[in-house]
Amino acid sequence: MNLYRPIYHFMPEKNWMNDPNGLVYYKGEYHMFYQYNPNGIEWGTIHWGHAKSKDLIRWKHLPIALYPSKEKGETHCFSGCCVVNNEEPTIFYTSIGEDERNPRIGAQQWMAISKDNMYTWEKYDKNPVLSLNLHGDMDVKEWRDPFLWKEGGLWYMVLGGSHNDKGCVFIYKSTNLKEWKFLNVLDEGNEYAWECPNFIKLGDKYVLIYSPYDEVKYSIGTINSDYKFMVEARGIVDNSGKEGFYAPNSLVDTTGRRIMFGWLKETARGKLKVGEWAGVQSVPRILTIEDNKLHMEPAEELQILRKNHKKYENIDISESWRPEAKGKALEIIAEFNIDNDINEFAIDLLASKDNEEKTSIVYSTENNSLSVDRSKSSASNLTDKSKLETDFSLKDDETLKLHIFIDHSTVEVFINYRKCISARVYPIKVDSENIKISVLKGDKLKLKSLDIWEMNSI
Ligand code: DQQ
Repeated sequence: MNLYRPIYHFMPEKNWMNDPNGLVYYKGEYHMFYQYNPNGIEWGTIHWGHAKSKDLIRWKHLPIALYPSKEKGETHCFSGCCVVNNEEPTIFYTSIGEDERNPRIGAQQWMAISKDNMYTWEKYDKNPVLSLNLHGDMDVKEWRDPFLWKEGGLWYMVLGGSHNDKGCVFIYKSTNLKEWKFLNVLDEGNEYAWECPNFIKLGDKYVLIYSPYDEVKYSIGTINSDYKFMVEARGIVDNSGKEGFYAPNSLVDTTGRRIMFGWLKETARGKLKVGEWAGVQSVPRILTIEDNKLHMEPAEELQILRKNHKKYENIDISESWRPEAKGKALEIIAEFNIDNDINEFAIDLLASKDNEEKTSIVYSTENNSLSVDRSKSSASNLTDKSKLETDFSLKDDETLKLHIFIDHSTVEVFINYRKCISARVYPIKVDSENIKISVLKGDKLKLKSLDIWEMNSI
């Protein structure tokens, strides 16, 4: 088995993958498309890969959905979405070419339709459907990544980009998916550009999720009659630095759940050779709003992968403690009673017997922070050793609950389901599979419960 390749996360068999695209639930199956380079393990010649799943977890690979139309000057099929229009699955994506059709100043939005249950796709003969001239003399650049939804009988679309050198999201509407009217700049910020917007309704609020060449952010609010987003709260979707979780995409299924996947980048491996693949999709997350903040839980379907459960309860740790459970592909739920006896502690995962390699999740009540320390994650000096961190404070009488998924080179931590950190780590030792919990500062750590499951491969 490859030491680094995840076994229960979605990946193509080989080559490069980046953003999840066109997530949609259609005729009882989840469909995932993704940015894919069939020609190598670096970004380039971007196609749309395609897979489907009945349970959100176990995927069946399908033929490539979109190829660049070289005869029309197209070199890449950038990110986008898939909607079902009168039973007809319809993809919107950003078409990129050479020279004047470059992503900075020459992007176009194209459409493709499937008439055979999403097996093959035909590009619309009147592409582009949307061009930059829709915006009159506005200074629009880096225009891309359509995301559509239907509301009140009309289609709406958001696109990312920049306007007057500020990252932003543009909003449009249409009655028929073919003619579009530009409505407004929905929201903007100081970043270079915003990519991959998802504008979704959760309860009675809208949430905008966008990827600003940095950690993925969200804003929560309402929309006014001028199609401006009236933002009430802003936050970070995943404190993974700019090289962890990126370009997430989402869908709603028939149960009404909003389900999100994000791309777990490979940048942290540096020049370490891991195999003929690059890029992993995160575990699926279910999104809701709580206290005007984004609440994210792993999809319960992940439980179908669980095996060999070990449970530990009410353990007081004064120095350190090791559960006997171990592995490189695990789900862990750890709950702690945090009081004045503890100031800082660490959970070491993917730890070698000699302790030379370990990835430490450190919680500090002094700094109100939770971090993933990668300084010893890999004995290889080629990999990124940086620490990923978020501020985190418990509410009164709240326990600290860490829900963790590790899968060889991926670590995803849900912190009381209101913060997340996703990290890539590349331990090079076969025995880097142990767990240890240690008090770093303080007298005693009260572990309320610890559940550990080994995970089956998909
Ligand atoms: N990746 C795509 C773009 C998108 C970026 C190109 C985000 O459409 O903006 O592969 O990772």
